[in-house]
Amino acid sequence: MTIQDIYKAVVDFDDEAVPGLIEKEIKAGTDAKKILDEGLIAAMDYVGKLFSEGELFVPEMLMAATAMKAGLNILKPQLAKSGGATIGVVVIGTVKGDLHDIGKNLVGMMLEGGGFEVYDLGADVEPAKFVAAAKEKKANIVGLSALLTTTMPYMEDTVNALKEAGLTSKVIIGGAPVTAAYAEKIGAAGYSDDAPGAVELARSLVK
Ligand code: B1M
Repeated sequence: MTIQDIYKAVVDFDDEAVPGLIEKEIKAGTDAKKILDEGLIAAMDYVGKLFSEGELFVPEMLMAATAMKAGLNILKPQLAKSGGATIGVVVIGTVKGDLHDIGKNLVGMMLEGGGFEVYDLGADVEPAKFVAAAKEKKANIVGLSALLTTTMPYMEDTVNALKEAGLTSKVIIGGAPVTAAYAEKIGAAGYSDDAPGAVELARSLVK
């Protein structure tokens, strides 16, 4: 039994096998951070690559993310003990007035799989709620999702509310109608058109 088995179980969407394999690896004395990096994060990076290349689709990404999450639940207490578990804190949500949360959930799960500590505020989130959570969690990154052209302006309101509160969290945005030009226009730190891209973007912003 090796970390490769954990990697393979995530890539095979086997959410039932992953927790047991991680428990065994912990018992064998393997460092939790090594299991996270080489088992879970490496597998999600690979799944993300296949998605970007059009080899996998949203349902498969969600299944891989579910397997990753099942493993992360087992690993989290160990990671907390060893410290330095996360590479950054992300507060994420779908903006005010918008109930679409499938893409946002996927982005949140991929970010978690990518090594971030993620606080998901859900959908229909007021700018003030993003501000309060970013302050409380000391977020490095605030992630905003919008699927409606009518709710996109709340992204700008949220960027402004964070600035007015004096917070330095970097804002990343995404969702079907959103563009890089829009991100630049409203003063967001970046935009991604998919979940793996959001992980890459977030990693580049916390370096
Ligand atoms: Co709605 N809806 N919907 N809908 N819906 C769209 C978005 C729409 C394009 C359909 C259409 O008309 N062709 C249209 C918007 C038109 C527009 O504004 N231009 C639309 C509409 C009009 C509406 C209602 C107004 C309909 C009505 O009631 N008259 C209504 C609005 C409700 C509201 O929000 N207030 C509504 C309602 C709904 C449902 C509730 C029925 C349901 C949502 C269920 C849910 O999310 N829990 C729904 C759905 C499912 C859709 C479609 C069909 C699919 C959206 C989806 O989940 N895609 C959608 C049409 C479409 O997109 N084909 C549509 C899959 C998901 C994985 O992709 O969310 O794009 P996506 O996320 C991607 C990327 O965008 C990116 O990464 C994700 C993964 O790769 N991404 C980010 C997303 N967030 C990111 C954040 C990042 C980075 C990347 O950084 C933080």
